[in-house]
Amino acid sequence: MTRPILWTSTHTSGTIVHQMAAASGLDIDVRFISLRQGEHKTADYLAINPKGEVAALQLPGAGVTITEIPAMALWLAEAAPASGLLPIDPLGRAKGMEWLAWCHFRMANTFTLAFQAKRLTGGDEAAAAALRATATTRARAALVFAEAQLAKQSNGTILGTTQVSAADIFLAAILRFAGFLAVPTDDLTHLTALGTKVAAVPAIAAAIAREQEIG
Ligand SMILES: N[C@@H](CCC(=O)N[C@@H](CS)C(=O)NCC(=O)O)C(=O)O
Repeated sequence: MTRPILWTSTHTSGTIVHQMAAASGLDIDVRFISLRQGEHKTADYLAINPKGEVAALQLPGAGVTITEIPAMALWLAEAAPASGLLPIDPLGRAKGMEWLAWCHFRMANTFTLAFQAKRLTGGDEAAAAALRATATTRARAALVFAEAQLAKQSNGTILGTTQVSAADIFLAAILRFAGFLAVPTDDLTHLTALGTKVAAVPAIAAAIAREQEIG
């Protein structure tokens, strides 16, 4: 193994890292595994990522694998400083990490609650419906907050950078998640424009097309 391997699965949170890896311009071997077929629970995969989740960034050399989206984003940004995944200046970098952490926490404490409601309530459909409703309200509130912050920034990006950053990629994904929950987003014009901007970055467009092709 001479180059990093990104283990991911199409149309999952791994898509976020796939897009960040594409935006980095680094030579990364992107490998898709099927969660439906349980490929993330095989002994071979668990040896790479004992959490049994995607995404995972397996580095060549020392047998190290990085997991968790903000950590993978940081590694990619460090390895590809000109990519703009994170600003170079310490303050900009900290703000970039702040937004990555915000998106990551929202993913766990809002969107996952809706996506996995039945699993989280042990199969209780009434409780799951209540959880989904709460999560949907929380999702809308999170998006309204992000919209207001984005409106204050220049360049239509969450850090005010000219390049699309890892935080922008994560925020655009949060907006897509909201679409799956049928959260109204028509009035969120800055976020919608950000989603369009992110998807138009040629390397990210290619990553999106690749996932659509695989299915
Ligand atoms: N905190 C992790 C979340 C990873 C995660 O939950 N991945 C999901 C796909 S969206 C997964 O692999 N699920 C498989 C399972 O839990 O069995 C991250 O930041 O990457």
